[in-house]
Amino acid sequence: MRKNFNVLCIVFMLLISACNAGVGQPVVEETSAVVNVPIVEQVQAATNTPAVQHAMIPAELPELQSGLAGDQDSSSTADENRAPAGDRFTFGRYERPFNASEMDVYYPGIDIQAASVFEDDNWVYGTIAIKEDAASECSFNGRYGFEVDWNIDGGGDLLVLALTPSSTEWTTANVEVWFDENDDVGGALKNTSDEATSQDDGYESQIFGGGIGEDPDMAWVRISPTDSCTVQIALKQAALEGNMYLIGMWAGNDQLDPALFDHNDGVTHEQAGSPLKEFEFFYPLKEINELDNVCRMAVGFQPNGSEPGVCPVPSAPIQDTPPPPGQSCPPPSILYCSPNGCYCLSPQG
Ligand SMILES: [Ca+2]
Ligand SMILES: [Ca+2]
Ligand SMILES: [Ca+2]
Ligand SMILES: [Ca+2]
Repeated sequence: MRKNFNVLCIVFMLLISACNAGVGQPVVEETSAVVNVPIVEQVQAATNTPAVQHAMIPAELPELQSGLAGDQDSSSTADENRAPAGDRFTFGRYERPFNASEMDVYYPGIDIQAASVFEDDNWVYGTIAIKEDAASECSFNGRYGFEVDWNIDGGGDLLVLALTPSSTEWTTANVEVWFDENDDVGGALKNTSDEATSQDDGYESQIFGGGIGEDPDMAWVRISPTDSCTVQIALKQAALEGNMYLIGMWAGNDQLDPALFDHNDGVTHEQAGSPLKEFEFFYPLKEINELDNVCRMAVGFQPNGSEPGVCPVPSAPIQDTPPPPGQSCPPPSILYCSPNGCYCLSPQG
């Protein structure tokens, strides 16, 4: 509570200083990369519209990704009120783009199809591709983001969240960055469910919100200008500790809440439910629902597959064959790409 109060105070002081600084001439935010040239972004506020001065705005993503991970397409089994695979509550892997209980509402807008990570000198970019709806359109009507685990212990350290992104131009509006200052995300057993449900406070410290924070340029979002089903989220490299980390993408509705991490420590498997009918003791979804995530990709180092939560790593010699160019993998195998190439791999567990 004290922290929340402090954060509120900081936000309030920043609002006041922004007003006093006289930066009240809103200018439409530009998408081109303009480094060190102040640009003013109008920020929605309840009582007034103070403006945020930006010095750095992300530009185009690099051509080559640092990692890519496919994810299950739950539309394939939605009419059977179940997910096809890819959900292991115990290991913090979710494939739950459905409502609780009946599981008769499927949410294509939070069903991750693939995720990738890119890096340049200034930014790390996480991208999330979702499923198109019945009208063949993609609607980002949920929450989207990524977790960064920079000491590679399985417990997330930073969470970036973008709420209902709608613009193809980079914006900080509705983008939040949360920090786990007291390092309790993951509980006693990092990356797996704790034996007893814990009272962890998850990501309790908000360090950025809509351009307000110590660094007004810390995090941005846009819908890809060339792919209306992909959202791109940029985080300043300076917000990270070190240049080796695990990054994992998320999509969800209300359950994608900073305070609920790790979801599998706050409730039991019985309470959470399962989207898989083969887990008959746990099916259907209960308290943990309308949520999807992807295995974590390694950035800045070559993973050996033992890192907590990491995506499958092809064993050597590689027996899984890469898909033909331009083709995806036959279900239930999933496409994974690392600096060693792209492969169709059976989902883990
Ligand atoms: Ca998933
Ligand atoms: Ca999915
Ligand atoms: Ca845990
Ligand atoms: Ca915490």
